[in-house]
Amino acid sequence: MEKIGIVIYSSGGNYRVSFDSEVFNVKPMGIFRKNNEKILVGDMVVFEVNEGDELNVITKLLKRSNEFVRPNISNVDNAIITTSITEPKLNDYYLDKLITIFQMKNVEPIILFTKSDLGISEESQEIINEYINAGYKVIISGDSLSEDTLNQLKQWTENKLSVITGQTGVGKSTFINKLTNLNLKTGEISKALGRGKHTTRHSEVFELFPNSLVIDTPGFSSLNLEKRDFELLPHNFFNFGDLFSGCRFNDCRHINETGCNIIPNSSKRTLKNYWKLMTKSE
Ligand SMILES: Nc1nc2c(ncn2[C@@H]2O[C@H](COP(=O)(O)OP(=O)(O)OP(=O)(O)O)[C@@H](O)[C@H]2O)c(=O)[nH]1
Ligand SMILES: [Mg+2]
Ligand SMILES: [Zn+2]
Repeated sequence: MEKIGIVIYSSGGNYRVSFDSEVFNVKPMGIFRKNNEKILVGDMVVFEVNEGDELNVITKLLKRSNEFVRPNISNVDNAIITTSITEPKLNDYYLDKLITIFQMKNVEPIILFTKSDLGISEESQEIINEYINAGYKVIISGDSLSEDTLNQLKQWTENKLSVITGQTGVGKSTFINKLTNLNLKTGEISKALGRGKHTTRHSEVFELFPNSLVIDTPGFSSLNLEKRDFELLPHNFFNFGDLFSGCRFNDCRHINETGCNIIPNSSKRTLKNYWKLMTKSE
């Protein structure tokens, strides 16, 4: 019998596909290897379920909506971009960079601020408000999550594949543990930061809520802007796309152009991060 499912695990040529909350061990048909076509975690595939001892076989790969290299995953709908408010210090440049890159890949950002229980400075609160006011989906997490926040997250991730990402030690695995009984390994932050290594080493797909899949990643080591992305950056950075219609020129770079709608409507902090990202590339 043929089914369509999502690949939730891949290691050493072994694959698992989930269909209707049931997990199947599968193997790609020989033709995939012949064509040098790799099956990725996140892929939607057609597979043949066999009776008895015979292995279930992936017969067809459906078109991907997007694809990432490290980790090698596909079809990502949401990126839960995790930033701690303190320890490590709120890194808004990194956050703006990830928001921009994911928006370019048609992935919806959900911004998760962690460690609110350690206190929120006025400066941090101002930064957080800026993301909320720009219309982003924002979750604030500390000791506990409010019922409203939980429902919001459920709604945002339902029937979607979300990936959780952010720098080491910000509390990605801790957050997943809070919502599930997965008990993922978490790190001592001082050690983790000292070594610059992630506690989480592999990409794995978990059920965050019923019908909501999440991939805990060791972060994206290859999330960088490519050359052609820089041409699109003036439109895609943070919320610049929403403000862009008021720009005087089609090719405005929002640096010192008279009549630019973005410079007067953006905070100094945002513009600084934008310029930093723009000039890193050149
Ligand atoms: N006070 C406080 N500590 C937290 C919170 N979230 C995480 N931590 C602590 O921060 C440290 C790092 O948490 P992890 O969940 O391992 O971080 P991670 O983002 O998964 O890190 P990597 O797997 O290395 O990428 C642990 O000591 C956690 O206990 C929080 O909301 N409040
Ligand atoms: Mg982790
Ligand atoms: Zn402009």
